Amino acid sequence: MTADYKVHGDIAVITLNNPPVNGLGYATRVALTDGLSKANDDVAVKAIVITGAGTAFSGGADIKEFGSPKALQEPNLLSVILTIENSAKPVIAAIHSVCMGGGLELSLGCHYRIAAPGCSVALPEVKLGLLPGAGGTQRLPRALGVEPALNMIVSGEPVKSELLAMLPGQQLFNKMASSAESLLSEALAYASEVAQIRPLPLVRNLPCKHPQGDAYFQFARNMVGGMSKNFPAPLKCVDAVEAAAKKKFDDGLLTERELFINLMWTPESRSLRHIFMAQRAASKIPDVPADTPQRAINAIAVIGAGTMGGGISMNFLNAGIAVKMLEMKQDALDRGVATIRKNYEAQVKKGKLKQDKYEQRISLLSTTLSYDDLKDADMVIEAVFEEIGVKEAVFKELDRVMKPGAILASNTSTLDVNKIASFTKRPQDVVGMHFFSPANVMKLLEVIRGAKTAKDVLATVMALAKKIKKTAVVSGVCDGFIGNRMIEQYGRQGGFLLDEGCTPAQVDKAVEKFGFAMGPFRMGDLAGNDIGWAIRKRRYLEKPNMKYSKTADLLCEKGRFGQKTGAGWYDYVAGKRDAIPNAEVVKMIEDHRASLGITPRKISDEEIVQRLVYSLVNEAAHILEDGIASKASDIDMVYLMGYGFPIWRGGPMNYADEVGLFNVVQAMHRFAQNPLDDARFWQPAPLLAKLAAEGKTFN
Ligand code: T1G
Repeated sequence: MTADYKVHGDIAVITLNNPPVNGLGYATRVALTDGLSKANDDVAVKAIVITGAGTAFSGGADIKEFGSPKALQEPNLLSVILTIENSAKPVIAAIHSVCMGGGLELSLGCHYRIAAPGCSVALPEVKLGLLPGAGGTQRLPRALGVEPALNMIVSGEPVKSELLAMLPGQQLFNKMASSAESLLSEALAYASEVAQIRPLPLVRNLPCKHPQGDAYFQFARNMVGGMSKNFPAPLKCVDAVEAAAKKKFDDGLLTERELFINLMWTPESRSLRHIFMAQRAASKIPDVPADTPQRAINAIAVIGAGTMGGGISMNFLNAGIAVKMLEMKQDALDRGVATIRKNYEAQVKKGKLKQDKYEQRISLLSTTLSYDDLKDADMVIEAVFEEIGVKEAVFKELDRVMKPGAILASNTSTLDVNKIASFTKRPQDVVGMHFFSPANVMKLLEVIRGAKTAKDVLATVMALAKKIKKTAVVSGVCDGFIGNRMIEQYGRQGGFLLDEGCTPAQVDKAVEKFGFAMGPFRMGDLAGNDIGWAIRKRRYLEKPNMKYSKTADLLCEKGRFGQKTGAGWYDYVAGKRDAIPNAEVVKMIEDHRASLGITPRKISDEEIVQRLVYSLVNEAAHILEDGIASKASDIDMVYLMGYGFPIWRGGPMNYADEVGLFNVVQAMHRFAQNPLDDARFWQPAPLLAKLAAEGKTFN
């Protein structure tokens, strides 16, 4: 189904019907055009109403069509809108719920617009690295005024229909319906009202001027340019709207078209569109049907009131879910609750949280020292010390007290979830939920699927993740799951680079120029170098022949754990985060290098970035081969949401696709020649080698 046609009296109603959000795909555009000509040919029809079935008027162009010839196939959106404007009979858009992108542009081509209150109206193309490409940058300024229109186009953020209707002088909505339920009947009545009015009003004929013209657009450029340095689209939005204010309509439309097509082919837009689809694909688990029944989760228990336990609890309190926090000692509980209160109070002080909301959330928090109080919880998440013996004791207790059907989740970041499940008599109810610190801030949640984890447990946890606004990615069980398994290789390369001639600052600056939020050494100082130290001790006992640089161990032996000890790879001044290079550390690295008989060499930023990023890509290819991750785009989401990979590069796998897998493999062959590196690691993973040989991509 793409669009339904029905005549009510003497009004034709065309209903867009392309679930889930009436994306204006090719078939929908054809059906809409057919409906318009049918209505114009029918002498009994006096006016035409366009509306949307289901929960949207229209979410815009069909993003799933992007990059395919269908997206621009005639009748493309511009032609459909022109057909509407040239209709001999008035066309009225009846808008509700969601009216975005091409959907809003379609309505702007109509002669009249009636909107239900509560409708989210947006031109979000900029979030896809684009700009409205079907007249939105030319018509919205005419309907709303230059400044409100430019704000909407540059931000891409939705605005409620009733707020737009209140803008002085706006001509976006000719009429507001009293509700979404009465929208159609009110639209039919309105259509009868305007059926005979001529000439038919066209948004394109409205004036579009800005009193301060050049000065305003210069100001807009300065503002927008400052916040969008890695994204070309926002500044192009300013160019397009300036064209609306300075050129004739059709010339402005040509400018918009040229800007749109150019943006469509930028790597940044490809990355942002990839992320849009990857984010939604992550919630789909290949062998767990979308309609898998979920377990009801109304009350959650959290074991451990430390940094992680407190942060985890806040996620659920924020979503209105009751949390009972358990600790072994009252003072630990009191500290945990105090920290949560402090976090909320800081948000209230900054005006980010209303006092009544804070009180409502904190009222959902209760505490206990006894496991027996957890028996009614629907789910429990343990965030206790990362040691398998402690986990065993906790899960044995949980197995004893939790009601049948309760989900038992572990926040472990490296331990074996299958082993943890084996401590209980209900391994099917055990799952890993790896939050990233700070747990109430970081968007990423790795959901660790044990060998016996039940499908409805996974479906329940994925739905819950969406409710607490996390991007959940399913990982199988292996050392480090997805993100930490990859970062091990990234960290090894960082160490080799120091041994071969780099300073920590040089490596960090190179990857931060590439776009990472933080280089590996600043990140180590933030997370705590002792964490990596403990993992290396355990890991390299299991893999004695794994080659790695000893510099990080030497640093930890000096107690330089990072910001928490005021010194790590860098020095820190109390209360500040600036990383100050330390001559002693550089000397320690040089001495260590000399002890290995290594003559330092100058290493380019390009080699630094390639070795760090391609080490992620190669390990990720193994992760895909091992079935730990089900799709490359999931790995992109892990690195974008949890490890500060630059958004405009779309994630390590998307970036490797952009570079070309053949080129990635060529570089890896070069790295394998370096005797100080790990030639074995640089053998391309078979999947990567295969895709490269076949000229294919990960995504
Ligand atoms: N095209 C195709 N599918 C879309 C879509 C779209 N525009 N928008 C959403 N979907 C799918 C999405 O993939 C998911 O699919 C399902 O709908 C629910 O989405 C020329 C070129 C509309 C506010 O950028 O902001 O018009 O996973 O989980 O939270 O100028 O989706 O179920 O298979 O997000 O209720 C501009 C993007 C396009 C709007 C609904 N439009 N979408 O949010 O559900 S470019 C957008 C959204 C354009 C013209 C240009 C949101 C939503 P699945 P969801 P939601």
